[in-house]
Amino acid sequence: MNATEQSASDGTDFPESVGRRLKNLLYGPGTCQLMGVHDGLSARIAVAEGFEALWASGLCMSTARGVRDSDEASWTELLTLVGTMTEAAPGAPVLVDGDTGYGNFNTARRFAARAERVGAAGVCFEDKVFPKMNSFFGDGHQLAPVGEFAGKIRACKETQRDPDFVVVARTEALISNLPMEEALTRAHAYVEAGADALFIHSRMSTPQQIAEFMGQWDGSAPILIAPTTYHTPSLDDFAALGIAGCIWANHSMRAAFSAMRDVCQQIKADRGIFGVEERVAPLKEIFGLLDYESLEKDETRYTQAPDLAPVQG
Ligand code: SPV
Ligand code: MG
Repeated sequence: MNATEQSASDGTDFPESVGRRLKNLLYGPGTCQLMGVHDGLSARIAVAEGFEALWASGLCMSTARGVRDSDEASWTELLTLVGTMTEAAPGAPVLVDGDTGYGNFNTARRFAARAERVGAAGVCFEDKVFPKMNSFFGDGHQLAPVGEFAGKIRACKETQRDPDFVVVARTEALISNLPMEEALTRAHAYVEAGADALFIHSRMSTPQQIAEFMGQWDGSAPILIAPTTYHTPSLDDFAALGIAGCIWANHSMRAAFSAMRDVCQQIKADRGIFGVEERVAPLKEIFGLLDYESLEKDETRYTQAPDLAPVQG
């Protein structure tokens, strides 16, 4: 990484902040992919595998903390985790799942400001009421009044420091079984309030609702989706619908969940680790990803170099 990339990663320096990078992806041609992550390691793995942007998933961060995705983790805890991502994967645009904004316009804008300060590229708020419940659990998800949620979005847009910091509005109208017209009305109100992009969420097993929404959307803002339940279409299928960004929201965490469970089961059953060695990542691979080698070089440079020029001043 060069110095420009390094300084741009905190979202405050130009020529290109992480906010700008995310905006370019959302407003550019095609459909970008945001990989769901939950900590520094998952962020680093996603970037190493070529993902251009990251989704700091509320579900996954909560799960990694061992708590439920119902605002049980505090927002400062979650933003500390986001800081581990921006530090581990500098320069990668991170869109932070800010749930409902943890209260009113004021807590939402405080959340957004802190997210920007820890190096995020943007935040996404959803129009449910606090405390929210994960969209795939239970029924009766209650929505905030349109005007109240639009005010949250506006407050965040008027607080951001980097003009390219991205504020995404997410409507849960379809999750709440409200008609398509309600989803469209809300989407328009949020874009009017300044949202840079709109996240339309559906929990159907097919992309039918999303296709219907896109058929009526006027294109006034780019559209993001998280096709967790309608998981059969490819990125190209979503591109054909005009989707700007696909969030693969929780697959890294779910893969880790199964792998951790399976290895625990096997070691317990075998009363030894002989059966799992082939299935776990070699330490060498972990050392490689986290660049232990450069630390070794620095060790030599800083501890065994008596000829280093004295520091001035
Ligand atoms: C998350 O990843 O926390 C989301 C997306 O909000 S979902 O869980 O699919 O609702
Ligand atoms: Mg969430």
